Amino acid sequence: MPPPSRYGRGPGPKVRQRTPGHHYNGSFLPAADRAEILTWLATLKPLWEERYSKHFPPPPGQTQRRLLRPVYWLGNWQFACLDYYRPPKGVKDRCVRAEPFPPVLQRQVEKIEALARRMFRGPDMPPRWHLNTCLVNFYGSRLEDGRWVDTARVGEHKDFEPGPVASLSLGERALIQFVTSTRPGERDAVVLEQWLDDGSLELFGGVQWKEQTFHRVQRVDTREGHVLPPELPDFQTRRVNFTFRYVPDEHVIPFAKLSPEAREDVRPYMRTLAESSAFFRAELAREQSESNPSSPQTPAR
Ligand SMILES: O=C(O)CCC(=O)C(=O)O
Repeated sequence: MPPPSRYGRGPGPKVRQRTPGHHYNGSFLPAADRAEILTWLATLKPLWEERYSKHFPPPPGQTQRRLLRPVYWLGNWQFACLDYYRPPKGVKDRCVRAEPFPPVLQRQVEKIEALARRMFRGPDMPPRWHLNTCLVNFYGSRLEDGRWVDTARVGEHKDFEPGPVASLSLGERALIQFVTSTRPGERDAVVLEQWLDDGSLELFGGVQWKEQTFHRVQRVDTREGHVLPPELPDFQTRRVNFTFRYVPDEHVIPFAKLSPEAREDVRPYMRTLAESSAFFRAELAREQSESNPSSPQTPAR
């Protein structure tokens, strides 16, 4: 029998709970830092990515689809069409150098890393582990053919980046579940579930939570009426989640060093990002000058 599932409490007093390899702190984020993150979020232009591309087409039986939610990545961008970071085989041409963490997130990362180093040792803590990657997920509802459709969920998956993963939540609370692996015809056994509150930190690692179980976001509440920035066309965000991960630095490469096929597929995304980011403009310029060194980027004097 699986161990009994764990339930977070409903809205009310914030709670802390510990399960080996899984830590939850319902009131991790100081109010001033929360406000600073919201101000920074208002400046972001998240991307709607498609799952597949010209050089990485859908496998047999699958069709092209847009992700359920807009996303933003910091540290490195793992484009869905490049199939994310999947060691040991899927490490090349997966992680494209991206903007650094803003200071307010870097401060949270330093606290989380200190906690993780106390919680995880030996095989659960890779030698050069540090949180250098962040996926920002925007959860909410999408306007489709004049109707609002709730897309605030994530199906079962594992985070393949080595070592502990940390998740910081803002806005409406979400129910995360860790489930045992699925076999056709069998119901997933929920091993642990936790409501993730506004301002909370969840940190998990080790074999049980990274390898033996999948996790999913089952649903996101609507009860507090949060509407989070940035304003997006045809999408209303009620929860933002930051998952901080570790990708070995040698697997993070500039856009200019991706294979020509991968560059062709993600160039439109890079161009969209460059419209509002000096970082991505510089990465595109670097690729242009490296692939065509005889054409200078600036007029000759
Ligand atoms: O939104 C969350 O709480 C979890 C997100 C997640 O599972 C992921 O980014 O891999």
